[in-house]
Amino acid sequence: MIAHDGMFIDGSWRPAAGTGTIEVLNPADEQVIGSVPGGTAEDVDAAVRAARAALPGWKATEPARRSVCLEALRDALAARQDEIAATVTAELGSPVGFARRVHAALPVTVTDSYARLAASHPFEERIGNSTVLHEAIGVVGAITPWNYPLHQIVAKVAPALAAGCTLVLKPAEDTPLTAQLFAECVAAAGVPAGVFNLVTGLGPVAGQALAEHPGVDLVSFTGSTAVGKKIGSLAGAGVKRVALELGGKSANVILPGADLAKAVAANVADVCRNTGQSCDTLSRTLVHADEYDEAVSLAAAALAKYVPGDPTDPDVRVGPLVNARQLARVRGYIAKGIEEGARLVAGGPEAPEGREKGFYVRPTLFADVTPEMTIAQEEIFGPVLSFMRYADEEEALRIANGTVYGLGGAVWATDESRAVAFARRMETGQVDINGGKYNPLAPFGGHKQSGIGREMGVHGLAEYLHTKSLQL
Ligand code: TXE
Repeated sequence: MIAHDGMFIDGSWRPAAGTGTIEVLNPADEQVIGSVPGGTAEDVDAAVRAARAALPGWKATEPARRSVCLEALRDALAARQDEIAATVTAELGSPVGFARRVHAALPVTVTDSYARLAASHPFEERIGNSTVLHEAIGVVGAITPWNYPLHQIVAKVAPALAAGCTLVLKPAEDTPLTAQLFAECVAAAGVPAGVFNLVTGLGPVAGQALAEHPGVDLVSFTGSTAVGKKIGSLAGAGVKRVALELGGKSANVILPGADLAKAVAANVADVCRNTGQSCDTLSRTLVHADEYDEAVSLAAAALAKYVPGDPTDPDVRVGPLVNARQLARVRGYIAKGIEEGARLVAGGPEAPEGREKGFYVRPTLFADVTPEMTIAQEEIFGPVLSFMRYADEEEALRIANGTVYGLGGAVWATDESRAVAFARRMETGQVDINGGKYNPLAPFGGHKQSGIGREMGVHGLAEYLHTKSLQL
């Protein structure tokens, strides 16, 4: 496993300004697997200067040439997929099968989509007598979380490079090794020096310094709503553009008559995906009162098949949570659910059998959850599913829309048009109809306190562009 002891700035690995380090733990056995430097405001400043110096050249580079660089980056990522999957498994605890299929493979698809967009996007348009230019916004400060360590980076870097922006990345302190591997891929792809820079470090130190830096034009942040609000205020104070991809409390709405077994099985798989650590996890299941008991039994049976285990075992589907803090947090929510009167059907706050070492949690199912309960309102970020009942569609809609969040969602119905009609009334960024099918070009992002801005496809590209009108 690689672990550089410097920062990737201006095309090479340089010593950090300070002497602090951050240890990286394997959440499956709590062993230290590496350490990276803890960046300071000085490192951030050096990285922002490098990004500013590289900006004029990269912004002026023909989009077709930027596309070629992105193709090279895609190929560099594709060539190291096994190593990427192993690194994500080691520092996040993601089951290796999921790490290969999603953590390592999705960034290749996304980088490829931006290589194509860079080549085909109309960066100029005519509106009446005006020529409107869509130009790179400038230097981007990207701050990313640990839950999809590489995807969250690529979801920002690929569109930024396509747009002609330069960047400084501050990745999450739990998963910096994947970020260092990404920097190696950037170097291997021949992206010009200074276009992409990496500063590892703590959020309140390096992250905050990046968000505040006057040389940054756009802060693109993915993480908790609490930190997102801080970043938004800092950006407001500096009149910077900001993109925030925050938490969620997404609802899975099963309309009467839908294929209950299929809808419940998909929901259970979803809440166990990445051990429940996805911002769009379908953590609330809404079922009509007449079908409720059957749905709960189906869910209990389905959940029993998700046994937490060693993430390096290709047959394991649920690994540990990322760190001790998240474990305490998820267990706290489970305890809170019991305390507030939800019915514990499966799981619970204790460690899973034989998994006392490592940050393991039991996949948990609650029934009889009511909308005002804490577990129905707050993001848990673990494999914890809350079943709620509704009497009619209006009540289902009220419950679905009744949180501060609005990120993901799902609707199941025998009649697709009925599901679509319901989805249109949901206050959220995206909805899967009858299971949906992932589309890497569809915009992804939040409504309400789930965020500002979109990632993926042409809408993701637009975040990194500003317009200039020339009146002729
Ligand atoms: O996130 P933080 P945490 C949610 C999820 C989870 C909770 C806490 O509910 O349980 O957040 O996770 C950087 N200035 N999500 O504490 O702290 C930090 O270093 C600048 C949802 O790990 O928000 C990291 O790089 N940066 C989510 C990034 O912010 C700061 C993904 C995210 O960390 C900073 C992760 C500061 N003051 C957690 N403080 C999603 N939307 O997918 C921290 N950071």
